[in-house]
Amino acid sequence: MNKKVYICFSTDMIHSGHIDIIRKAEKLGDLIVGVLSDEAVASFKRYPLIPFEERKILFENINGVSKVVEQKELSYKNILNEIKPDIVVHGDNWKEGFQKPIRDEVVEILKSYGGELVEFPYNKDARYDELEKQSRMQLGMPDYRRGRLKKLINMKGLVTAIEAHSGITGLIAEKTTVLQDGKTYQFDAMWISSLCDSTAKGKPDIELVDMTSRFRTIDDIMEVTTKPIIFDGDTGGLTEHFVYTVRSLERMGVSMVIIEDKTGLKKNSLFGTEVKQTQDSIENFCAKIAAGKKAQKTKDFMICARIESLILEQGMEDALTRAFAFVGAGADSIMIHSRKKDPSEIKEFIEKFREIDKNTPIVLVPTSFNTVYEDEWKELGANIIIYANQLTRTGFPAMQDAARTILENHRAKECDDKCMSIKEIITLIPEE
Ligand code: SPV
Ligand code: MG
Repeated sequence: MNKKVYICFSTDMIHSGHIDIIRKAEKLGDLIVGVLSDEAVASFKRYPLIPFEERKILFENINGVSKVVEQKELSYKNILNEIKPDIVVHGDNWKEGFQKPIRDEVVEILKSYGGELVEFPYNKDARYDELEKQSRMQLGMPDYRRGRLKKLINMKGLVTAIEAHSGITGLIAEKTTVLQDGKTYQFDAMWISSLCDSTAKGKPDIELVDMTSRFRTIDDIMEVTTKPIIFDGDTGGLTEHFVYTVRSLERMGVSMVIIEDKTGLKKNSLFGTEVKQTQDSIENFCAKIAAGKKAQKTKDFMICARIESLILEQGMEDALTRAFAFVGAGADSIMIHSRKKDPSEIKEFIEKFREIDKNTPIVLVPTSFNTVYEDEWKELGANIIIYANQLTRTGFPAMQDAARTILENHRAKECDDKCMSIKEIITLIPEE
């Protein structure tokens, strides 16, 4: 009987390098190709330009491939236990770097039942890097980027976003990856916070930084990233102005704007009732949402209605009434906010909202109520978790500390250990 040979691909561009390794693998026995799920590809590499179903068909039609199966996770554990191949084939590029733990696990499992790992030299052709660069560039283009937030929500149920307010924070949001229990984790999207965009400019968060400047921030981030963008649109301003904002954001490739149901001089929600803030009427805010929806040109762009009733202590009933009214006016998603540490009121809101509306995505910004894990939010029925200000709140104290250290020592040496190496900075910034 022929040996069972297994190889897994994450690629959405089949090139001669892949064919080459397939040719070598098929010589070892009956070749089963694993195609990595969209979710797994997105989590460790980038969003696949070609969806799983199509990638599966591509591999099914390559000579020498006897069967194609889905590998759901980056870890080989489940698939190996299921099909128990005699041989696993891989390029030798995973001996080091972030894929090493995945390889170690494969070696361990193969050992447990007498399987074998065959590694072929990895084909480092500059043309393949160029293809990958082209794909990434496409993902960053407005038409590709805009619709991806919706796709990710449908694919994963719950997506996460982290704040970015500059090119470099955008790169951190884009590139930070953690490998844990055979899975890779990345943020799915970026949040352009009014608080952090204002703070970076040394200005208060009162809609003082104008739209032209906010758009400039978006552009800086878009230039160096590919992930979808959620824009903090504050109150959305006058309805007559909001329609223009929607069109501009949509044209730029932003996926969603969140506007909050406040009026007059907006202050940051985390002040709560310590400062005077006025909630908009349901009627006015519904009209603003409806006008925005009418103004947009694509199906992809989302307008999220943010409800400030709990922040302004207007009660759960008011929050729910508003949520249903805003969805009725056309809001694609809703955000419920709270400044309490205790997550109970947010949980209660989600439960009551989901009793009636099963589908409209719910967005949360758990800055104060930060003890709940993402899995629990997902279980409760939330869809987008935004880490709204942590990069800003960790970055600036580090800078203050460095400045103080230099002043205290009258030289920079003592500061050295606190600094990222120049080499690390260079590798963070991609070169064209
Ligand atoms: C922001 O990040 O600017 C927000 C979220 O609007 S919050 O600061 O919690 O109001
Ligand atoms: Mg804000």
